[in-house]
Amino acid sequence: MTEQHKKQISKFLSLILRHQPEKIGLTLDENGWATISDILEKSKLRFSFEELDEIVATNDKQRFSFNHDKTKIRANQGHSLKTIDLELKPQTPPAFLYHGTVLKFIPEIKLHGLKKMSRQHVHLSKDRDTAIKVGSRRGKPVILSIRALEMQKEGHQFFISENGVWLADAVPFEFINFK
Ligand code: HQG
Repeated sequence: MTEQHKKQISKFLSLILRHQPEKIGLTLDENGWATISDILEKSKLRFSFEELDEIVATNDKQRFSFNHDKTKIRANQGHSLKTIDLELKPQTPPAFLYHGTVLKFIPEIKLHGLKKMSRQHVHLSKDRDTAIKVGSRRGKPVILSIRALEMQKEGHQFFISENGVWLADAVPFEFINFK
């Protein structure tokens, strides 16, 4: 399988497993799982189980997981569907977590903190380099550091996804270092 083909299928999987399963008449259960045979049957993009297996194993961000017997698949994070419960357990974060964004959002973030916007959570990274990649999707990255441990001690919950992305409901502006 070419890298381009893999990327195309990965993007398609993100679309149907995070945002619009109805696009191909797929249903997700309450924990975000879809039946693999259903996907292979309903998808207009043709691919085999073996190809799917390779995509899940080699995905650059480990975006997807299989269940124990590889009959189901789900996205590890990034959903905009509001009803998906990924069964994440609260975790103690490191002292600092990072968020990559762009300059045009800074005035709003200074006023209202980080909001989850169209997703289920605010996404945070454990290192600056990852945050730079996230911010670079939108232009010249601006990296915010979040005083995560202090925030948790003040009663805010943090979660970590299967693929190591830190998640929070919101980040109030007082826990953000803008410099
Ligand atoms: C910004 C990709 C105005 C926020 C990435 C961001 C990540 C505000 C944008 C994952 C704001 C939301 C998530 C506020 C936040 N006012 N703008 N109060 N609060 N924003 O895409 O973190 O490839 O929903 O800074 O690598 O950019 O999809 O979040 O710029 O891990 O797996 O609003 O998506 O992963 O954008 O990216 P997003 P994100 P995948």
